[in-house]
Formats: sequence, structure tokens, C-alpha cells
Amino acid sequence: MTYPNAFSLEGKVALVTGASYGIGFALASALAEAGAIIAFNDVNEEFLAKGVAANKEAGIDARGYIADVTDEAAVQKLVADVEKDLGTIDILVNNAGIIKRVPMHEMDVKDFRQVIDIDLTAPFIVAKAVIPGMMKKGGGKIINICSMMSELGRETVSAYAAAKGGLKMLTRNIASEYGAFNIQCNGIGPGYVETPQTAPLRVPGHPFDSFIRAKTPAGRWGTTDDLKGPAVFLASSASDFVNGHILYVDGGILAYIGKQP
Ligand code: NAP
Ligand code: GCO
Repeated sequence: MTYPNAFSLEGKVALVTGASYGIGFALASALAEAGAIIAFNDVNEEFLAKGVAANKEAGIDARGYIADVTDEAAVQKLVADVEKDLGTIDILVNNAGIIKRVPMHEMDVKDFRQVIDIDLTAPFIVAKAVIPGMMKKGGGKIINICSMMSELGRETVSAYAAAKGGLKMLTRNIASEYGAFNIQCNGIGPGYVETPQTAPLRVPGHPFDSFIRAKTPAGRWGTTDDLKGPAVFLASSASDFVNGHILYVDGGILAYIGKQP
């Protein structure tokens, strides 16, 4: 395999969940720029329509599919519709996710369960739905969007950390169980990235903003552009012998004790 062909996704069908905006939208754009045919999902019709329009504006012919990724019947239909419209799914990015920041002792169990449902059970549901097609086709790529909280805890994010820690091990188990079918399953662990999900933490002057800048060697928040190259790598044949790996795209947070105050 010559380079840069190894990074080409020409003709590959990619499904990205929760991709009307934020990290999912950026990852879908990156895969499209590398040649992939894009199917993206959202749970909200209005956001889905905005996502289709934004892709069109960017010159990307992405198909939008509405589904709540926690609903197995809806996901089975989503995958069947994508495969009817575009062909067998070669690349799955399990991106959809939520966070609820509540002190654990005050957290309602239904909120805990909702975070686990969307951030951990849904990646299982969607991967389960696409793996049979990948097995039949002779291989595929699954990329689960993990987190710093796959490795670290912090106050108020118990449900999210439990989910993202579990997602790390689900990633490794899919890699273990399906590597023999030429399916590689890896994770991307973004650091702290500027998206709507982290907007409450990035209010100018918010102590968390200066905290994260001090914890990141580059002294800045990540952007969704920082995640594009790693996603294309893990979606391409350049990573065919990378399996069960969580690629942390965190600017070095996990390596760094933090800037002395
Ligand atoms: P975001 O801006 O909040 O976007 C989350 C996306 O997931 C939205 O499109 C949302 O759609 C969708 N979604 C939520 N529940 C869904 C469901 N049940 N079915 C289908 N789609 C659903 O989040 P983000 O910052 O882009 O994060 C994307 C992923 O990266 C998440 O898994 C997050 O945990 C992870 N992550 C984020 C960061 C960060 O710093 N931002 C860092 C590490 C990891 P609606 O808006 O329609 O609900
Ligand atoms: C938080 C943040 C983080 C980021 C991300 C870090 O409240 O700590 O939302 O969880 O979203 O997951 O990798």
C-alpha cells in the first residue's frame, strides 16, 4: 500500500452518530474529505435538517437519518436504510453522547441511567447492528468516541466517567471478538474540545477554563479540527494493524502534571 492512498476512504460508506454539529459533524466532514460516502444521524429532526444543510454548504453530499441511538429497533431500521441507500457500512463512528454534571450523591438514578444508555449502551446497539454487514463484506472499522474520563475522574461526572470507562473496554472487547473478521475497533479520546457540550465550562473567567489551560501543555482547548486526522487514520487502511487502541487526542493532558500556578 503506497501513501497517501493508505489514508484514502474513496468509496467507503461511513455512518457517524450524533453528527449534526460538534465533534460528530467535524469527523463526518473529515471522512468525506478523505473520500467516504457519509450517512449521519441525529435524534432531533430540526438539528438533522441543519446538519444536512451545513454539509451541503460545505459541498458534502451527506445523507441524514433520524434515530434515537438508544432504541434498538430504530437503530436496526437506521442501518437497514443506510445499507439500502448507500451499501454496506464500512466505517462506524459511535459519537453520539451526553453528559450530566451533578454531584453523585445528588444525582437521580434515572439521569445516571440515561447517560449510561446513550454513552455506553447505544455504542453497543449500533455496533451490534453494523457488525454483521462488516463480517459479510470482509471487514470494517469501528471508532468509539471515548474521553479523558475513560481514564480520569472528576467531581460531578460519575455517570459520564462510568460510561466512557466502559466504552474503552467495549472497544477492546469488540477488537478482541471481531479482529478475526478483519474488523478493527479503536477509540478516540478527545481532550477538552470547544463544542456545545463544553460551552458551560468555557465561559471567560470560569475557573475551569484556566484550569484546563494549565492542564494542557499547549495551554489551549482542543478544536474539532484537531480530531480530523486521527479519525481518518483510524478509518483507513493505514490502521489495519491497530486494534483495541484508544488514541488520546488531548494535547498531552494525560501526560502532564499541569502548569505550576
Ligand atoms: P455535543 O455538542 O453535545 O453533541 C452531541 C451530539 O450527540 C448531538 O448531535 C446530539 O444530538 C447527539 N445525541 C445525543 N443523544 C442522542 C441520541 N439519543 N441519539 C442520537 N444522537 C444523540 O457533544 P460533542 O462535544 O460534539 O461530543 C461528541 C462526542 O464526543 C460525545 O460522545 C462526547 O462525550 C465526546 N467527547 C466530547 C469532548 C468535548 O470536549 N467536547 C471530549 C471528549 C469526548 P441532539 O443535539 O439532537 O440531542
Ligand atoms: C467535563 C467535560 C469532559 C469533556 C470530555 C473530556 O465536564 O469534564 O465535559 O468530560 O466533555 O469528555 O475528554
